[in-house]
Amino acid sequence: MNQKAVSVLGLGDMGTALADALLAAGHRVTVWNRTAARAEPLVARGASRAETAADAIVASQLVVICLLDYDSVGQVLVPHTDVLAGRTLVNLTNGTPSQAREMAAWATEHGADYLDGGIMAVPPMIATPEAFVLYSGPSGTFETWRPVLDAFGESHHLGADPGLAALHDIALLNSMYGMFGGVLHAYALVRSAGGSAAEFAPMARRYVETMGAYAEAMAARIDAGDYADDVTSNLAMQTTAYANFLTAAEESGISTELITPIYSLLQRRVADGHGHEDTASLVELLATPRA
Ligand code: FVH
Repeated sequence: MNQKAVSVLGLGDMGTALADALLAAGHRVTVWNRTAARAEPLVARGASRAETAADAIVASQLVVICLLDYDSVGQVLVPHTDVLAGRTLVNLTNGTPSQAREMAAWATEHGADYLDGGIMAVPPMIATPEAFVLYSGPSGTFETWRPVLDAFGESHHLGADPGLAALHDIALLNSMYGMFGGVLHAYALVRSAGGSAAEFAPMARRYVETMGAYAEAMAARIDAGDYADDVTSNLAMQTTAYANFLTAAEESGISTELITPIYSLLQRRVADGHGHEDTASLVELLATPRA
């Protein structure tokens, strides 16, 4: 693969992992971080340190940005609009779809190509088969830089709308936090009876992985708007059982904060006459699909 010059702005845990992946792939990497000392380990591994963000932008046609949030991206880039023309900015900072769209418009105004991205991995997973990264923005820009971006993990281009990567990133993170919330509640319950989280963990993982496979069947029901056919676990039954979850938590002295929202949805859906339907039908309480 052709060696490319790539700059990385932001050397937190994730930016450092990204810069390391680029070095491992043989690219010429220039790094910059607000706290300059964080660049030192990367310099020892072969990166060049830029004194300023502007120097880093000038050093490479491809500039990867991975900062805390969009406010910090603005603080870093806005003073350097004069050096952006002709560069491709790949912003892997977490943000909202509207922030991504605004940043894309701003970059275009200043003559830069722009891809927004969402990293679906934690730093130790970068450059391993488990990592994947979502991108959105012009497909030509993505295809040009894909061979370099593939160093981070499997690259997925979601479309020209720059907000799509952030939207899907947040959707996937919501799935993860829902799962973590359930598992944390389960650990609290087990611990309240003197059990060990570590002993319970293999069973939790097995059950979560097995039930995770239901995501696709659920999606098919949601896309078809059909929640009543072939139902094996109807909502009325689930609502009755769920009341026991709340009672068990209260009796065990553990917080119900993580589990009450689902109970509210179940109760509302059953009260609305949908007790014979499948779990997937709860989505109707959350959103009206765009026409
Ligand atoms: N780490 C993770 O698990 C997740 C995985 C998925 C993607 N996220 C997002 O990646 C962005 C960066 O996350 P990070 O893990 O690198 O975060 P930190 O280690 O806390 O580093 C933050 C960097 O941002 C710099 N920074 C913060 N504020 C400013 C500012 N006003 N001006 C310039 N730089 C700023 C900070 O610099 P310093 O404190 O070292 O000087 C770090 O370089 C993030 O969007 C995640 O949501 C990570």
